[in-house]
Amino acid sequence: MEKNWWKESVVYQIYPRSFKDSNGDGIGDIKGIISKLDYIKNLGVDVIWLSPVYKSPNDDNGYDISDYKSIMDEFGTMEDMDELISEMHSRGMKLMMDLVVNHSSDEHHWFMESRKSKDNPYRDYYIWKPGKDGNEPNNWTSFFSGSAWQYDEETDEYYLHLFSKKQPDLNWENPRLRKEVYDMMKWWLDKGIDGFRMDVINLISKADGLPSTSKGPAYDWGGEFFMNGPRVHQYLQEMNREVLSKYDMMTVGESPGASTEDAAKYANLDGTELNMIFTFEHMDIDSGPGGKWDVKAWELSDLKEVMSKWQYDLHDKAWNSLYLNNHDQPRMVSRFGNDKEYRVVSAKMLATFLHMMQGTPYIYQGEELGMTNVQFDSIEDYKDIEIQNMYREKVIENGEDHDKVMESIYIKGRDNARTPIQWSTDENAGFTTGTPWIKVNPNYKEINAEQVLSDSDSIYYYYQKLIKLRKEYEIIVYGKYDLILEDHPQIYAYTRTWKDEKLLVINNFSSEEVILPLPANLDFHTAELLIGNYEEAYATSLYDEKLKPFETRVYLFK
Ligand code: ISL
Ligand code: CA
Repeated sequence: MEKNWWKESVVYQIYPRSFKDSNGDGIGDIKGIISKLDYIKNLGVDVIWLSPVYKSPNDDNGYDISDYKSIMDEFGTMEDMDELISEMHSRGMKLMMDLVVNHSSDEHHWFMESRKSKDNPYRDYYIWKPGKDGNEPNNWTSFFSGSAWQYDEETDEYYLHLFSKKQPDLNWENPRLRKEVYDMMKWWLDKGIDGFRMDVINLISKADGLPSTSKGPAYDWGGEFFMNGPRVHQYLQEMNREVLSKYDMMTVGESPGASTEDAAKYANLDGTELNMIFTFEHMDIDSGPGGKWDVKAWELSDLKEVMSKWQYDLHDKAWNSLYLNNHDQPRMVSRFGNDKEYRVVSAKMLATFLHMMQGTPYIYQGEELGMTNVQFDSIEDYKDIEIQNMYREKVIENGEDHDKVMESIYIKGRDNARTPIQWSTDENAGFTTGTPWIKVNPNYKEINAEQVLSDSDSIYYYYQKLIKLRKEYEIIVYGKYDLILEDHPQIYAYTRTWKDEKLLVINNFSSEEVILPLPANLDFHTAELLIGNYEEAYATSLYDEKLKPFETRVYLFK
C-alpha cells in the first residue's frame, strides 16, 4: 500500500465557538485557539480540522456562510487567521479548513442577487422551482424538520434548502458556480492551508427533475434523490483535476448515506477524488426506523458488523476515517462507554479500540478530557437549530410528550458536543470570563484540562501514548484488519497483520469482568503488551485470562 502522510496523521477537531474565548464575549475565537496550540501539539496530533470560521449570520453556527473569504467577526480577523496558520506551521501542524459548499447562507451576496429576479446572473447559482398545485415543488423534508423548500415572494418561486431555510442549496449543475468554488478553494490553499473537510459533499448532485418520493404528497425523506446523486463523482473528479491534484493536501468528505461501494469511489486509492470520507453507519446503530430521534439501545454485534464491514470492504481499495464523535454527535464516552463509574477507563478503551483500526483517527475537542453529554432542564438552554426545530415540530405542533422528546435530546442532541471546553475549575470552566453562549456542563469541577494535565494516568496522557505508538509502529497505520471472537457478547477483539507482525487488540465493552477466550492460533510467548488501561495488566501476562470492566489491551507479536 502506498504510504501517505495523511494516512499516518492523527486529526484534532476544533469547534471554535466552544473551544476558548480570549476576550470575554462568551464566544470562542481564533486567538483563543492560538493560546491553546501547545496543549494540542503536546497530544502529538498532526492536523487540526477547524469547523467553519467564515463570515456567517450563525443560523447553524457557521455552517451557513455569507462570505467564504472573510472571517466571522466574533472569531476575529483575517490577521488572526494568518497568525493561526503560521503558529501551527511553526509547530509542525497542518490545518484543514471546513468547506461548506452544498449550500451557502441566504445572506451570501450570490443568494441576495439570485432571489432578485429570474434573469439575474446569479439566479442559477441556486435551485429555484415554481410550486406544484399551490404546494412545494416536491415533498422532500429538510434535515432540520419541515419542508426542504422555501417560498420567495419576490419571484413567486421556491428555493431548495436541505438544511435550514437560511441555508439555500447551491446549484452544482452550473459550471460558473463550480468554478467560483474551485477558485475560492485555491485562494485558501495558496494562503497556506493544508486541506479541506468537505461538509455533506455527497449531497451536491440532485436527481434530475427533483422527483417526489413515493409517499408524496405527504412530506418525506428524499435522501435517495440527493445522497450520492447522479453526477457527484463527475464533480469531485473535476474538483480533483482543477484543485486537489495541484496541492500536497488532505481531504475528507462528510458523506451521510454513503455505502462502502460509494466510499470505494469517493476515497479510491488512485486519488482521483478524495482521500477519505466520513461514514455514518456506526452513528446509526442506536436509531430505530423513525430516524435519529427514534432512540434505541445499540448492540455490540451491530458495532462489530458495521466497523468490520468498513474495514474489510475498503481494504486495498480506499482509506477509512475513524471517529466516534464530532460536533454533530453525542459524546463518545456517554454513548459507547460509561460516563459514571468507569468514565476514565472506558474513554481509554474506546480510544484504543478506534485508533488501532486501519484509517486516519479523528479526536473531537474535549474527548481527551473524557467530556460527557449534558442535560439542560429547559429547552431554552439548547442553542442548536436542529434541536429547536425538532422540538417545535414534535412538541408544539404535533403535541408529542415533552419529557420523551427531552430524553431523546439528552441522548442524541448535537449540543452534547457543543458545551464549552472545560479548561479548569475556574468559573465557567475557564472557557470565558464573560457569559458563555451556551451553558457549561456542570461537571467541570471534576472533568477539566487542568486535572488531566496534572495526572500522569489521565485520558490526555493516554492519547499521547496512543499517538506515539502510531508513529513507532507501521502496523498500526497499515496493517490489515481481521475480526476475531466474532460472536462474543462483551468483547470486541481484532488483529492487524503487516509483513510478519501481528497486533492483537482486545476491548471489553462491558462493566463486568469477562473471561478472555484466547485465540489458539497466536503464539503468546512472543507477545509484547504495547498499551493497556489497567496498571495490573503490565504485571500479569495475557494468560491471566480475565478482563476487567472496559479493559483494553494491545499486544504485538513478532
Ligand atoms: O447532525 C446530524 C445528525 O442529526 C446530521 O444530520 C448532520 O446534519 C449532517 O451530518 C450534516 O452535517 C453537516 O452539515 C450541516 C451542519 O449543520 C453540520 O454541523 C455539519 O457537520 C449543515 O451544514
Ligand atoms: Ca471571544
